[in-house]
Amino acid sequence: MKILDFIKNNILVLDGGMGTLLQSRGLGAGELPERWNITHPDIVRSIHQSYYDAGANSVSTNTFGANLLKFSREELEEVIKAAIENVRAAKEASENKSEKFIAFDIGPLGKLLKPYGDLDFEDAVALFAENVKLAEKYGADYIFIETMNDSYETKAALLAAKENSSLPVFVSNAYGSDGRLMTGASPAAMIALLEGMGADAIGANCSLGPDQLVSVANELLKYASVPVLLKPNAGLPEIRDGKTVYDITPDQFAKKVSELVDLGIGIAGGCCGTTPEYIEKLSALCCDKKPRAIEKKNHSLVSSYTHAVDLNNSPILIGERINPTGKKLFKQALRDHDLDYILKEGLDQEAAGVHILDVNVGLPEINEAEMIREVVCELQAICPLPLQIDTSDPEAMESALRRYNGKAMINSVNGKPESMSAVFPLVKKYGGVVVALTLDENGIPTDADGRIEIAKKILAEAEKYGIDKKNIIFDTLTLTVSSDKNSAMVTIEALRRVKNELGANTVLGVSNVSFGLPNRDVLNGIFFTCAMENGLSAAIMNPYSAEMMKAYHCFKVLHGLDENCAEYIDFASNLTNITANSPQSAIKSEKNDSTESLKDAIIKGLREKAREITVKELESSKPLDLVKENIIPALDTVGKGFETGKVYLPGLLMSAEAAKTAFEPISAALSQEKDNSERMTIVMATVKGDIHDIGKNIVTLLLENYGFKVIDLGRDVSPERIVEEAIAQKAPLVGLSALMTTTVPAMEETVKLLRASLPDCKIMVGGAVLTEEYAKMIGADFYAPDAMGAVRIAESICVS
Ligand code: B1M
Repeated sequence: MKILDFIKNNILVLDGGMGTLLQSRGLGAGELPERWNITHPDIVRSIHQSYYDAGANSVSTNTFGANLLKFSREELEEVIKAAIENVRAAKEASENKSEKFIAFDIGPLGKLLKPYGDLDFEDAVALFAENVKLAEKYGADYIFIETMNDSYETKAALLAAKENSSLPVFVSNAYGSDGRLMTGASPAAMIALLEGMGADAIGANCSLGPDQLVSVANELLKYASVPVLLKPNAGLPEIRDGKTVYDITPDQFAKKVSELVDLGIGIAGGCCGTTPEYIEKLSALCCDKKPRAIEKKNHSLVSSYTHAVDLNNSPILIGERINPTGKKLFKQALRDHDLDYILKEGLDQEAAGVHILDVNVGLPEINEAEMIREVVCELQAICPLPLQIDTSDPEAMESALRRYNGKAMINSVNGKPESMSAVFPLVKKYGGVVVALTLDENGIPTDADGRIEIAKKILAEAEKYGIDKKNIIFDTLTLTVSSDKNSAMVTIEALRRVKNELGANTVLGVSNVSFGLPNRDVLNGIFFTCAMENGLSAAIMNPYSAEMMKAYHCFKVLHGLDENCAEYIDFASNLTNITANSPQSAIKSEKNDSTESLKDAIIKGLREKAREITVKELESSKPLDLVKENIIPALDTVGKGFETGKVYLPGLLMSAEAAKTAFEPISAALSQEKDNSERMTIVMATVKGDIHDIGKNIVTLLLENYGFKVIDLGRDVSPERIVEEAIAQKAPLVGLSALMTTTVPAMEETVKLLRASLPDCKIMVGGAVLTEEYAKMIGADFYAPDAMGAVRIAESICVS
């Protein structure tokens, strides 16, 4: 039986943990577990068989970390071939009579993708592709992508699976206790992305126990139209007698997971800490249950790397400003490749309250496919809003969709056969909600009937590609009312009928209605209200227009879509200038200044802008004042946002990058002032396990500026390496930095080792988590609260 047929009528019981079982059978620290497929096949097979014997219907190959970053091409093939053979042998040897499948396991590559890390998206796709091809070649039943904690890497893996094999693909992510992936995605965002790209089952594994995964499971079930899988840990980890153990028993585990099966989970197993005993209990409770019929959910989701936007709820605002049409400065920015100009336009619209950003960068004299890909990559690195890929060129559309970290809105397709045959395959492959213009080879019908007919034709054609109605949003086309007095009402009638008769969503670019008329915003605002009253799902609009925003917020309040009128109150109380002559300026003027300070540029992660402002500021400010007054407060703000769950890791990384670019001209300015009389050698390092080095670099720079020779060992440096260098340099002073509570023990360890090896060497410590008291407690000689404090300490040692 094929696995996809099996899961229609049966609960699929998966296996449990592998790593700890291998360790208990002798796998040493630092050994690659995947190599055991070749070196210890009997042990690997016996573990697999114990899971089949316990009642698992599916066992995963021991290939979690097998990839070309760790193995040569030849070795990889050997490992994968052996891994699949090991599961097959276990399957044949098991006397359990239930249906059995072989899952080919794919785990994360262990590297962050650009721009947060150094691995290119296409390189990640190529790495995963290698595994997928071998999985199919050696006979796995399906691909199981698991424990992914980054949406972009998950997309790379799924794309590789889809492009390189015909096997079914299940995808499972590791959610944290905040219910999100490490890089920020919510379960709804992952459903949007993965279902859009055709994953056959979607779920969660690892990181938490079944109790903590209940809300993730519920959210997955709420949005998914494919089977949902769950593979929790055996509860939460605890350290007992120096060993990691998990806090729930096999019975408790099985009971909880089987309750979740009753709620709709169709595929269940265990992850870290679970053993064949857990799976046996789980199988006993679940194997006779029948899965719930998969209900097709009607959520029209678009998503970014953090969240999903549902077009079925209240009206959605799509910012129209990233578009060169009629904008001289924007066109020039495109010709000059001035990406910061475009990014700022995105961030300003986000601040103005839009939910989605339209991205149109088409100019005849530029390479649109390259430019749109670049803009999409840069925008998604700093802005969490979903994007609408707006281009009529299918090559540009694909180039943007491929790199987009989420499920995009796609603008647009129309009723012409050549448009549908070019765009629908892209929607099917990459996922997306596509804007469908109700026009075709005969032009735009002048009446609503004609537009409805085209809409029906588009729906019928989309169905042939397997594209659901929920992933089509109809634009019934706003024409200029001053050139045809009936046009606005035809558009509205068509819109109402699309909504009511076809049950599909609708979108309009509202501003067209007022071309050629004075005070266009007034008319646009009323037209927008009229459209919303008739079922408009989303508007492509100018968020700096007070009239449009007034219409939107009033509509929401009056329709009971604004809980406690909170959004309205926030909007209206800030709109001090509603009656001024230029309503647009009331909103826009506030936003214009928003990235003019270095602090803001760093908070927003604008790297080039940060450098540019720094260079300018250095003409009138002291380098260290810029650090104190801008860089540190900016990083503090982002750090607080991160702590409170408002900023995710990518945002933190982009701000750190912006701080680094700001630091380059500061560093150059400081070295010009440098006092070259070298006074003393200091060995400096961020301690083991800690990769924060911005603060340490500032301290180093200032010490050098004051004439000290600093040997900077970098970050994540082991105690042994620090001691080795301190001995080699006969250093009278060692400086240690640590930014996390979890790395203070490494600092203490380093202090102890230094004391033992170099009793005369003084030790200075610093970093945000430390205090004077802490420094004493761990045995350091000095605590420096900041860079200047470090200089004073170094000077005091120099003198003595
Ligand atoms: Co992370 N990070 N981070 N981070 N990060 C913090 C430290 C955190 C407080 C944020 C938060 O949650 N609020 C938190 C630690 C929580 C805790 O333990 N209490 C945290 C976390 C949790 C993490 C990760 C675990 C996140 C994750 O992956 N889930 C991860 C850790 C990875 C690891 O280290 N193993 C992580 C990663 C990162 C980035 C890579 C994204 C980036 C670092 C980039 C880099 O350094 N190259 C980053 C950043 C930027 C921060 C914040 C926002 C800013 C740190 C900073 O550079 N501050 C930070 C929040 C915060 O501190 N507000 C945060 C500016 C810098 C100039 O100040 O380093 O304090 P500081 O240095 C000062 C003084 O302390 C002193 O002088 C400097 C200048 O005045 N000083 C010394 C420092 N060292 C000294 C040594 C001396 C003397 C003085 O003598 C030797």
